[in-house]
Amino acid sequence: MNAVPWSREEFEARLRDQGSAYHIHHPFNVMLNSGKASPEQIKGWVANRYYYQTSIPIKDAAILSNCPDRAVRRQWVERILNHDGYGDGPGGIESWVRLAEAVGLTRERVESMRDVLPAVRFAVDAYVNFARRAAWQEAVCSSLTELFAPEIHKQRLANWPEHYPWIDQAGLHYFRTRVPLAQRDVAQGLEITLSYFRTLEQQQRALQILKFKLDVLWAMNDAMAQHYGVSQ
Ligand code: AHQ
Repeated sequence: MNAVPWSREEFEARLRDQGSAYHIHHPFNVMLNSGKASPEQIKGWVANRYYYQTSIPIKDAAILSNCPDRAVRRQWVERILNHDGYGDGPGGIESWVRLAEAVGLTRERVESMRDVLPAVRFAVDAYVNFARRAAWQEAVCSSLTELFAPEIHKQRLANWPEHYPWIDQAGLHYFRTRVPLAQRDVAQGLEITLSYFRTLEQQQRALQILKFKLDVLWAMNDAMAQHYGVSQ
């Protein structure tokens, strides 16, 4: 007997249920957003996350290169422009360098990538390499950790100014820009995912893909926690 697939609503609910494994709940992130991080831990997080940020447009270009659907590509390409910038717009990666300068790193230091921990690099590279070889719809599905991203950006915007008055608030610009962009990204990614993964087996595969990406983010935090410590 063929197993009955979940309805779209049930499928979406199961994707969203995986938010309990999102890195907003990782002790290192809880420390960051509850004001317990030292300047060294914050600098370490910003320097390591820079490798993730610069890898996102590479990942998105890999998806584009695998995607024959022009209507999807013309929307997906905006993600690359959002990070790399276009025209006079600095873009997200440049905004991240400004965050780095606001927390006391230099542009040279963060762009040198010399603070990037091996396990952070391996986790990020696993994500990019997955996007290169997976079906483009599967790579789209893996971006759906952003279902949970608006909350984590809002938490930083709400808490960092109070907890870390030494950080120039202009440096938080990146988090402000990401809230609407994450919501736009998720609208597109969720529609593709809910439409492409049809059978129960495919839907369960989608949950596995999302869990893989949640593990990428979690493993990055594990590496930073191990190296920089987690202050209570
Ligand atoms: O700044 C982030 C970003 O641009 C993206 C793109 C998206 C993807 O394609 O996988 N995921 C993502 C995320 C960003 N910021 C992370 C954070 O905690 O600041 C969250 C991360 C995500 O939820 O996947």
